[in-house]
Amino acid sequence: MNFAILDGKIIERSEAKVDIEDRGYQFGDGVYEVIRIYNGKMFTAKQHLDRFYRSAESIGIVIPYTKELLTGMLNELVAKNNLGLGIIYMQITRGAAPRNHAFPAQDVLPALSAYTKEVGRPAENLESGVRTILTEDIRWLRCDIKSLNLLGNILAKQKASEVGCFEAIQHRGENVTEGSSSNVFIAQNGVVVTHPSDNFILKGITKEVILTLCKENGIAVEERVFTIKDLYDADEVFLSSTTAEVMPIIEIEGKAVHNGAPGPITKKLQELFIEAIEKECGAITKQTIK
Ligand code: DCS
Repeated sequence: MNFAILDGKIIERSEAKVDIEDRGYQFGDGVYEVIRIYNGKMFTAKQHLDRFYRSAESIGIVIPYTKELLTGMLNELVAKNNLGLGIIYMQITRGAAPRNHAFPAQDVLPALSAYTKEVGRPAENLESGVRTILTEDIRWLRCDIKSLNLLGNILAKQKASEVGCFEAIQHRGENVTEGSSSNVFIAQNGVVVTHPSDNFILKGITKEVILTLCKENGIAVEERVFTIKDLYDADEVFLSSTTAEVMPIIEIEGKAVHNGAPGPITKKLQELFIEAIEKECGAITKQTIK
């Protein structure tokens, strides 16, 4: 049997249904999180929960559960679903109310839902690297909020997908922002560079782990805006996300990066990232899925 969380209760997944006037369904009026599960344990749970509450607060949604209670529910869900390696998807919307752009009355309860999914580690791509395209960033100016409104991201990813690429690297004019569902890093002359966590990008949890790992291990790192030219001139390029981890980029718009193979800084960060996972969630074996 598979379970989901709906409005504070763990119920059978097939019973988890929402109203057609839910504001998430009609307006994308809500926020979400994706949390990685390794060995049945949430990785960087606190950071994801903190971001979830921050995103909700920034659009005026008050999550009607404490972080402690919600964390407990998520752990229970993972255990009940017997999930070893995968993800939790969780979202909250402003709730169901007669359709009207303005917020509904205070007594409308925000709708929280969560479910789990088995997702393996992208072992082959992590080893060989992935191909990408470039696309203009057409999204709104609050990309720091993990909003359910993902049209810009979806259209970018679709473009990549149609040409057999893993990710679309977005740029505003000359400046590279982030991937459609990932943060982007370059390494040039031994220095790792990534876009600052402002309103133009999502402050990735994986990005933050990587920044810490760089600082702890003497790898020079800078958060600053870089250009398309910097991207093409870079020694190495990689992306990061909850599901993709530290993913080498070996091609951009058909042009090879680092001769089409993952570079040494990227590989070092992959190793350090695995150590960070193992510290929190235990040894990663042959990606056994319970
Ligand atoms: N930027 C965007 C636009 C994202 O959607 C994501 C993750 C990231 C950066 C990386 O953030 P994390 O390191 O915190 O994952 N997107 C999630 C998603 O929609 N699916 O998987 C991860």
